[in-house]
Amino acid sequence: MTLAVCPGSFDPVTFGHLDVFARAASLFDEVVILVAHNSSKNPLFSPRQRVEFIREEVRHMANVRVEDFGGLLVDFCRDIRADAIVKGLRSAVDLDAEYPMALMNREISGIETVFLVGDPAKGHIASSLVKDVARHKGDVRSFVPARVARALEEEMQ
Ligand code: COD
Repeated sequence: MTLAVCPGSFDPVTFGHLDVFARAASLFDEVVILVAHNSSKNPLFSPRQRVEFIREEVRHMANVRVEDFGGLLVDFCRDIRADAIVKGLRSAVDLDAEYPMALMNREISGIETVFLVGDPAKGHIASSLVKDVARHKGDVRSFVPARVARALEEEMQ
């Protein structure tokens, strides 16, 4: 049985992330989506909110579960005996950020990172941009699920 972990801040989850989750779920027997802590980001939504937003969207995927973890990603992966970390790539800019993380994670734990090339139609979707559009009262419904769009609207009142 193969088990993959899809980690991220997911603040909030977007259609770009959801596309990566669906493709990971078709490649691995089991997938854990992990809401993790990125020390260089100051999240808008709590880990619990972010988990709930994702759970709602992946309910139909029988081999996917969602958790949150405040520690080192590789410790979580080791605890659940994950075979791989799965990340999405939108561009060379993502690769520049992901490359050292993949090497670091492999060096400290041996776990490999598998990159899935993102859907180009969703390549412009980034949680940070979505929050900025919402902050200025723009329409974000084509980038995030309806429940997330409503939560953003409430948060930005
Ligand atoms: N299409 C495809 N992929 C996308 C899209 C899109 N539109 N948007 C984002 N993605 C990908 C990103 O490239 C990334 O791979 C993933 O989705 C998650 O993105 P974010 O922005 O939600 O999450 P990040 O990049 O902030 O996540 C960083 C982690 C939280 C994974 C990292 O900081 C971490 O591992 N933290 C735990 C502590 C740890 O172990 N630190 C040491 C790391 S070496």
